[in-house]
This record gives sequence, structure tokens and C-alpha cells, in this order.
Amino acid sequence: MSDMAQHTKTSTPMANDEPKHARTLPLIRTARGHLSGIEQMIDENRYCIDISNQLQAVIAILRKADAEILRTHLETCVKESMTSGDFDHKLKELESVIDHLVGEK
Ligand SMILES: [Cu+2]
Repeated sequence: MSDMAQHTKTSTPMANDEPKHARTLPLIRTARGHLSGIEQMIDENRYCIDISNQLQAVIAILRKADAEILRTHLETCVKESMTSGDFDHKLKELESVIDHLVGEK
């Protein structure tokens, strides 16, 4: 089963119609705006350090977005898995995420 199917299988619809990760969308859109600006900077052959600074800013935004997604995952999917019998699988997934975050795998 793919990760997406697994996620869909174990996710519960929110009480309203708002997507579960809606609060993260502004960060994603901000990052996309930054990336467009960086693309333009490269087209304009701007100074390397200026481009790098902008890239660092996008990376920081994406890290924050990732933290928000994971926080929501804890508050929803993981919390629900405590009663659905899927908790061990959710822990394994999180262990893998932590390994990636610390650069171990
Ligand atoms: Cu989740």
C-alpha cells in the first residue's frame, strides 16, 4: 500500500470542509513566491550570496511548513491511531521521519 493510500485509509475527515493542512498553505505559497523571485534573480545573473540568502529563507519556510504538517499529523492521525490499532505503524513512520530530519538515513 502506498503512503498516500495508507494516509487516506487512516485519516478522518475534519469537522468542516477545510483541508486538514490548510493552515500550512500560506507558508507553501510564500515559499513558491520566493522561488519565483530566486528564478528571476538567476535569470538576471544576480550576486551569488544574494541568491543564497534567498534560498536559505525558502528552506527556513519549508522547514516551518514541514513542522506544521508533522504537528498536525500528531494531533490527528497519530492521536486517532491510538484507538484504531495502527499506533505501532504510526510510530515506525515517525521514527523514519526523525531519522531523515537528523540526517541519519
Ligand atoms: Cu497524518
